[in-house]
Amino acid sequence: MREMRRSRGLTVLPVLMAAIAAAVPSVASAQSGSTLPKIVRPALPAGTVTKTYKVPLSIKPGQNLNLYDTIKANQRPSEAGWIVGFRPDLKFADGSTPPVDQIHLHHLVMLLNNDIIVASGEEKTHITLPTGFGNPYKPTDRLVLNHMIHNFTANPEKVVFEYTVDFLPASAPAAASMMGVRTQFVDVEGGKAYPVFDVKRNAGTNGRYTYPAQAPASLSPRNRVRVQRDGTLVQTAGHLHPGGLYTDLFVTRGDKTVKIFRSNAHYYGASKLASWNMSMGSTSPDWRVAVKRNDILSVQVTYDTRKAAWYESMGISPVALSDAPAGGADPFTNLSAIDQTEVLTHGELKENRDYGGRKTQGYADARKLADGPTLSKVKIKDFVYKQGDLTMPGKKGLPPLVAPGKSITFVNEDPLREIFHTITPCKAPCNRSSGVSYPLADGVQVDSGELGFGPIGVTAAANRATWSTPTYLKPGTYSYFCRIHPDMRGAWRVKKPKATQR
Ligand SMILES: [Cu+2]
Repeated sequence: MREMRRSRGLTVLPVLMAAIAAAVPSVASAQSGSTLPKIVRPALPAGTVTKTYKVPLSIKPGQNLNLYDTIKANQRPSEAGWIVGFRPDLKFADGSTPPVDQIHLHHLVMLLNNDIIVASGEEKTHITLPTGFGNPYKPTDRLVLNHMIHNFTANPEKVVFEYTVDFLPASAPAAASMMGVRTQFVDVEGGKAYPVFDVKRNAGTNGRYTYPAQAPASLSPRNRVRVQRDGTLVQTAGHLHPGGLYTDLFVTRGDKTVKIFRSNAHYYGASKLASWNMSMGSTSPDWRVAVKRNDILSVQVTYDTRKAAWYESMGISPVALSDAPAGGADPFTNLSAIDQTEVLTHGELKENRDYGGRKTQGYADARKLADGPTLSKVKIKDFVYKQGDLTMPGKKGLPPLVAPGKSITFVNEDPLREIFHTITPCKAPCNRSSGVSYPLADGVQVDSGELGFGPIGVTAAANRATWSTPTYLKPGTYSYFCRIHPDMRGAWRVKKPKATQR
């Protein structure tokens, strides 16, 4: 395979990945060791119609951009009514589902008149509101899809965002008794259009890091949202990224704070903690929490930090909130009346099963390679690290040398507004196949950020084209990968010059 990549260059990436995907053995579908919550779907009101809408999207090679698209009239319900269920999906144009290690739905958010009605990611949590609740909808409402679809490959791709809506037309008799909800976004990085933070390896205590509780005190908490008027919370489910364990939703009134729901990440299969192969726990259909004006909703998220660092992580707990009197219990006087049972909205998704980490001939073990040239600069172009790329034959593939106390500067020379690359150390030799949980950021704990440019706060771009290795590194061979294009692997070497060599 190494030969193939060498001769055809980077366009072969998807071929390689498809070959790997085809070789994946079927993975046991049950979560080993513990019992999963039940899958529960609330009953749909009489007269509800279910329809799937398709939004074609073109994505560029290697894209990892946070974009907004207005939903057109033929891509949404054409009459007034109530959205009571919502199931997001991503397909290729031929209707097949892209494996998550090729095309990855980083996140999608559907905005109805600037209010979020659903926020999801690769775990594709389904929304079915408790029976009797719905999002009021008019065809004249502004409907916008915010999506970040990550193309791991070097090919342009056509994909289709498919969303299935359970819709109760306003003309149906059941519509007369519907109670409206709006979704309150409660997020650990609230107020940011790209709400992410980094989880460092071994951060926190006993291998668990809770954000923002354990964040440096200088970070101002952005995870708090004030309730605007008295109402009832009727549903929530967490969203987090691989490595995440759970989100906790709290309500604060005066000087009292209580936890009203924990949404656990339920990982499937063998590769726990490190993959998108999970379902998030949702509230059960009878969960109701009475809130008052000026209560504060807040969310915290906990990640496992023993295995790796988790860059650009999320922690979100969108809450469906109704102004209608809906029988919620007061969490401060009657917490035990609030049902804490977790339910799932769907089971395992087969597109999330390719963990990677299998033996492959595609990459060199840089520790066994001879020294490359001493360099102060390494360019990244056409998805290749120009010196020390583990897929490159001959001299170009040898790890560039740097003396202790000196740096190598990496420079992204691909189109800086479209193709972002990282230098993310992974434990040597870092030469196995790519998948949803390989490689991991388990090498020396530094990271370049995403080298590229974009609007501040809205994209993942670091708004730099360069990154320099730290000067404190001890002699050794450092392997790394690109978090955006994990098939990109490389190494550099810190080498003490022998006195006799000069
Ligand atoms: Cu890259």
